[in-house]
Amino acid sequence: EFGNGKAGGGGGLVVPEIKFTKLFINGEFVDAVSGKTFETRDPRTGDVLVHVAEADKADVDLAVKAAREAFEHGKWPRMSGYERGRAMNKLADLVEQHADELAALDGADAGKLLSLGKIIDMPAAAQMLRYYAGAADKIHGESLRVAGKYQGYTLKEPIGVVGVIIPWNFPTMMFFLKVSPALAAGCTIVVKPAEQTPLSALYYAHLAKLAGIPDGVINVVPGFGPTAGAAISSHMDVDSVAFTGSAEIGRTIMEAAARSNLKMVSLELGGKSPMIIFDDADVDMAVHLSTLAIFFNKGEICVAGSRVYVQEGIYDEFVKKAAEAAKNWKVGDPFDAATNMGPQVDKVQFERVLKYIEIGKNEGATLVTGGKPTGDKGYYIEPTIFEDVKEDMTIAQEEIFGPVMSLMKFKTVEEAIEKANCTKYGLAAGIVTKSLDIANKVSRSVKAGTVWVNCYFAFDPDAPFGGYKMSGFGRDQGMVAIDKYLQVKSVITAVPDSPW
Ligand code: TXE
Repeated sequence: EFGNGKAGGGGGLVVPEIKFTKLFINGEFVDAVSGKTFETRDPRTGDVLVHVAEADKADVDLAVKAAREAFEHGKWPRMSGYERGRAMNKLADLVEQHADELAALDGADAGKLLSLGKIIDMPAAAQMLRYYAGAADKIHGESLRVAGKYQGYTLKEPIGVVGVIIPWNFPTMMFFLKVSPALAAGCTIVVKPAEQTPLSALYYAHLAKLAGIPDGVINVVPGFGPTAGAAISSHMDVDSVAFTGSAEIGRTIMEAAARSNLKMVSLELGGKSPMIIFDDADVDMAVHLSTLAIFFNKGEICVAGSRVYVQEGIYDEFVKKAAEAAKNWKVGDPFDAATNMGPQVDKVQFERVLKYIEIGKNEGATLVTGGKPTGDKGYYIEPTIFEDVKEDMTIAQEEIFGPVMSLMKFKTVEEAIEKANCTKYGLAAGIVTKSLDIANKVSRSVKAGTVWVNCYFAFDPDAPFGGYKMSGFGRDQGMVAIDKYLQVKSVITAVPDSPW
């Protein structure tokens, strides 16, 4: 339906038509100042999908200039929250109307399942926009109790020009997680999508224009991290940068912010989230949740349940059933409705995951199932499970970002808590138990920004999302996320004739 037959690997693959490949600055699609382009590849084949204009510092400067102009003199920060919300709702409608085409773009660019893109990513993006559209006319300050003959109140003002730097694993959700609250707050925005997945972000820029969002409010500058990304994080005229990606680059971005204009930073970084399964759990449900937690989106998800702790009473049964479940995860073309798991996003990630599998074997973990690439081309890897994993092994500590589960056994609740907390990360945790007391105790003890009890990946725009420890700081989602895009100003007025 979407194929134009111009790109991709052939061999019966559906390749979407790609309409937007230039930078989007001040409401126009433009070439890069340098005239350079870069390749984005189809992970199903490794072939070039299309060439996209490559932003560098000069382009980021132009985008920031447009965003600054739109912020200081444009309508967007000055219109009522209600009017901003109406434009955002219109954008949400357009995302839904183009859901099939957008899911296909993310499918070919990121190897994501077309079927889930249509029913999860795109509707969730629209929902995120509508959640914050509804918030746009409810942003207000407080009246203050100021001692003496004064009165005081706070004003909440948009923070200004926001830089958004996002990864490739959820190209659509990442875009709207940051852009929606920033729009509601009245900010103007420069987005750098990941170099692996620039296509849907450019499409959203086009839709934003159709929705009536003024020129300069959303700018999209695809390019590489050390050039375009660094130009944003070190820019003297960007007021805040919202980042999702690796802990290593999170650190680089904070350093760049510190060395430039001390812009505000929020970071959503990696994870090594534990899934803790107690003896009283329904084993089939536990197997379902924990395989979903690690194999969904091919393990390319920051909250992947990559460490699975199973209490000793049900451990053997769990391992047997989890191995069967893993074998039943169908790996293949993400455009095929029967597929459960597509290819890793690119060659770098594919090789990185395989390297971790080798390290796991070398460090003495036992491979239960999987462990190999699959298919004759593209970046496909078998759903993989290791057991006999020890806390100090590399595969129990480092984020693999692939379909690799590390299984460990525990005896007591206290031991489970201690082991669950034994990484530098703290993004999410899963608990499977019928005991309310265990669920409550572990929920309160685990150092993680999100805890899922008898469920996993239960996201909602109203549930704040972010990390403890080296998983970062600041929250996406929820009303609290709007604060990242706001300044709070205290206004104190003398009241000389105050009667009290
Ligand atoms: O991430 P990077 P990569 C983890 C995951 C994965 C690993 C590496 O473990 O295997 O990170 O992935 C931009 N200044 N996560 O290399 O480099 C880059 O262009 C400014 C977890 O893809 O952090 C992209 O837009 N920006 C994660 C974004 O940062 C820079 C999602 C993320 O890329 C930059 C992705 C620089 N110097 C990876 N260098 C999650 N938390 O969900 C790169 N970038």
